[in-house]
Amino acid sequence: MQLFQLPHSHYSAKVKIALLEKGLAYDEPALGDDFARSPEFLARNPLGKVPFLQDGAFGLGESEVIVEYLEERYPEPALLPPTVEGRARSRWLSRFHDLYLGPQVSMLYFALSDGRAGTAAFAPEVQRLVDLVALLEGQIAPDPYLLGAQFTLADASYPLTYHYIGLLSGAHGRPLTAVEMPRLARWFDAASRRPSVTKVLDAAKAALGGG
Ligand SMILES: N[C@@H](CCC(=O)N[C@@H](CS)C(=O)NCC(=O)O)C(=O)O
Repeated sequence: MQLFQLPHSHYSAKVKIALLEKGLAYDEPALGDDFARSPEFLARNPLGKVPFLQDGAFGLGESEVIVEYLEERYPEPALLPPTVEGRARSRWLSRFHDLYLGPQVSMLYFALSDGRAGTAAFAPEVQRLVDLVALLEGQIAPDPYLLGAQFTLADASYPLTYHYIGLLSGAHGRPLTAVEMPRLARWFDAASRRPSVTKVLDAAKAALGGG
């Protein structure tokens, strides 16, 4: 299998964690800086985004669709709960990540280099991150993972995003720490002990310059 990815991409991190948890071997083809406009990559993935998985002749984009594909194609070990309600809950948490928290984190990341950071007009965007984190805190009760003893696709979604929440909230002058997100912090403490998560976080930190 080939995974087109970027080490600092939180959506790519989710897929890598799922691949590692399932013990699936994969390569990470090198991507140029301009990959999103490269005709070769666009021919593979017209959206021009990573992650993109190539499994034999089958290619697939969108992190959540990829991990759901992996779960069906390679069911062991299971990364979705055994009950209908548990699977729905895992998907809700993954969807919350992909549609709300993840994009807000991306926006704050890019704002650090495009001149928006620190402006009064941008302050509501920083507050929006704080609000989304508070909302998530109210939705989880880690024990030790987001859905209990089983590490699920929901858990795969958040490790690098959690790292970014600490990093970016501080860089934007509104540091979020374990005091304001105790449940997430407790979850991260357990999740980050898994070799899959450690490996992906280490690669991301190296790409970010040791952060
Ligand atoms: N919803 C997509 C988001 C993917 C995404 O935004 N990827 C970013 C990197 S984190 C990307 O490829 N950006 C390149 C670009 O848009 O030019 C997913 O879950 O896979």
